[in-house]
Amino acid sequence: MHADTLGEVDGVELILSGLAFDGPDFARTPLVVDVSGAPGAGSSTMAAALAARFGVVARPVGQDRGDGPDHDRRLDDPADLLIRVIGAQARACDRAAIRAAEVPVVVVAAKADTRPDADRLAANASEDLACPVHPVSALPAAARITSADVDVLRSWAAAGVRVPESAAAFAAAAPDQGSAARLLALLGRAGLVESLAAVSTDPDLDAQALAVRLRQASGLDALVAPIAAASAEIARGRRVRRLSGLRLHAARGFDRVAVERRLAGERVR
Ligand SMILES: Nc1nc2c(ncn2[C@@H]2O[C@H](COP(=O)(O)OP(=O)(O)OP(=O)(O)O)[C@@H](O)[C@H]2O)c(=O)[nH]1
Ligand SMILES: [Mg+2]
Repeated sequence: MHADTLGEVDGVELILSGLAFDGPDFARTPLVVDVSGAPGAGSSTMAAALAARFGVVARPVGQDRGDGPDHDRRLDDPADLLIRVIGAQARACDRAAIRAAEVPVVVVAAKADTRPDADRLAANASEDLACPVHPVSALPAAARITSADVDVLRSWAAAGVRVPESAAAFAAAAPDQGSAARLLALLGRAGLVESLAAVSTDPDLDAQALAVRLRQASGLDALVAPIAAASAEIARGRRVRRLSGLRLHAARGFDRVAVERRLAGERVR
């Protein structure tokens, strides 16, 4: 995990170790990110990877909010940022979600590892949406790999096990079907191929080093730059929401004098 400071914006510091906001009013509140996408686009996996990698609060937000554990967005706890997860190309629902967002949006083309032409597709989507689109392989990026997994991978590499195109063919060909299914679900096919190659070429590679290698290849860390670039807008959004909360408080008559004195000392930049 990094501990880099990404810079101070309006007295609010954005720190990469947990992309936390630091400042007089925020008391190191972590960044709150909503992650939305069409059903099955990969929002939950992306949210898990963002939380695991950066320590942010990442909430998968479904198309239809309010049903099920994935859809528990608290409307009184607004997000700082929206990560919009698209697939091979942008769809009408993606355009609508980006247009409707009230917070900065970073667009991510998920499951990049499943598309050999992921970079080209993301570039096309970027042109289409007129905003940057970042290809990310969230599944292998945040996979929790154990030393037992590395032992299995090493034994397969030594036995010359190859990963066929189809998962079913692999399950049939693998020496241990349980491990084959588990590692495929953990890493995805491309992540598995990459991991087998990595343990074959580096006899000292341990689970942690393998995880770092997969993460570095995943595109996840490339999201830091656009998030940092949005930090001034994020800070401003927090300030606006806080002030409107204070105004509401004053309008309702609670601590009116104290709140109005506080409002007089504040301004929205
Ligand atoms: N290979 C690969 N598979 C992925 C990746 N991200 C997600 N998946 C797989 O795609 C499937 C759907 O992923 P989810 O993250 O559950 O997608 P979702 O958009 O939250 O789906 P719903 O909540 O059901 O709408 C799962 O089987 C994931 O393991 C990725 O980066 N690479
Ligand atoms: Mg989901």
